[in-house]
Amino acid sequence: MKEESLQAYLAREVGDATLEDLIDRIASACWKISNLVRGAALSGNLGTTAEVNPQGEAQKPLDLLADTVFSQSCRDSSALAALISEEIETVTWLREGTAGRYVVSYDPLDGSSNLDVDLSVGSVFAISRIAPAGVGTALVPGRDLVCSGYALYGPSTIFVLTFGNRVDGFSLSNDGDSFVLSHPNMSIPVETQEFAINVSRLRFWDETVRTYIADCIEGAEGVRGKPFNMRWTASMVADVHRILVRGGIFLYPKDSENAAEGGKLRLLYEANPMAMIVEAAGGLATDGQRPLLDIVPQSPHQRTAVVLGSRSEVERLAKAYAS
Ligand code: P6P
Repeated sequence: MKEESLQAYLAREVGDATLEDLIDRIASACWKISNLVRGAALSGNLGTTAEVNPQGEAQKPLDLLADTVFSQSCRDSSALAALISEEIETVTWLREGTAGRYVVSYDPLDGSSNLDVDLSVGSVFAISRIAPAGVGTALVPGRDLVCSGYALYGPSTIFVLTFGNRVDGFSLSNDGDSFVLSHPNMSIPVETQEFAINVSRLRFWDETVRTYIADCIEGAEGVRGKPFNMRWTASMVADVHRILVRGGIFLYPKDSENAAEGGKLRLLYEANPMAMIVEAAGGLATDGQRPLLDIVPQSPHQRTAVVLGSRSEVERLAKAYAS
């Protein structure tokens, strides 16, 4: 059976031509970024620039190129009020009248430290809407998001999308000119035996995280009574996609080194879009204790702890914190 194109899916699912156009523009930006990623070595786009982003992180040439592609692809949408980018310090307001228009928060190239070693990277986005009364800000809790998604630039390029009640994945066709439905109705297994965390940070973790991970590592001989595997790709998009496909728990906790900043991962364009996707796929997403989607953002680059994935493991950690 001929699988459905992203355009046909949007026409059937969205029912709002301006939102459909905006998502299509985002998918087009991801398609262009996929080509830039695949050609980076030959176009001299590896290595690091002398610039740093608002987080103080060294910017890769493709971080900046991907941001330009993303913003240029989206900004001509008449439905767009503002852009919030990991690479730009402030909110970019595109037009005065904002009532009823959309805000796109995005990380144009997440995990870009993987580029030079040819490992997976991704783009992440979340779409929210300014209230029709024009009241409201670009900063809304994840619970109010209209749509979120990511593109994973791995062995294949996959575009994953949710409107909150299901998650569908689209693969870039071999001739590279369209995204085709390949992962309908993605669902996270409730149980898992696989965790994802940067274990080199063990010395910074609180006792709850340290005990949880130690119990997983003790495996069948320990309190968990079963073996656990570990994966850490240094690309949140790749780790979340693996969890969507086969389950798992991803942890980037607040720890003694990043506590002053509130954690490492950014709420608006990493944690929230992924939390919306994970919850829509039957998983849970917290800051260790409370749902990420309930956090009321105070600033565009606000950071948070992130624990997400298979429901039973995320609940187990939250209970450990509560006790
Ligand atoms: P670490 C990439 O920089 C990122 O924001 C996420 O994609 C990833 O999960 C995390 O940071 C990796 O952090 O400490 O392992 O480099």
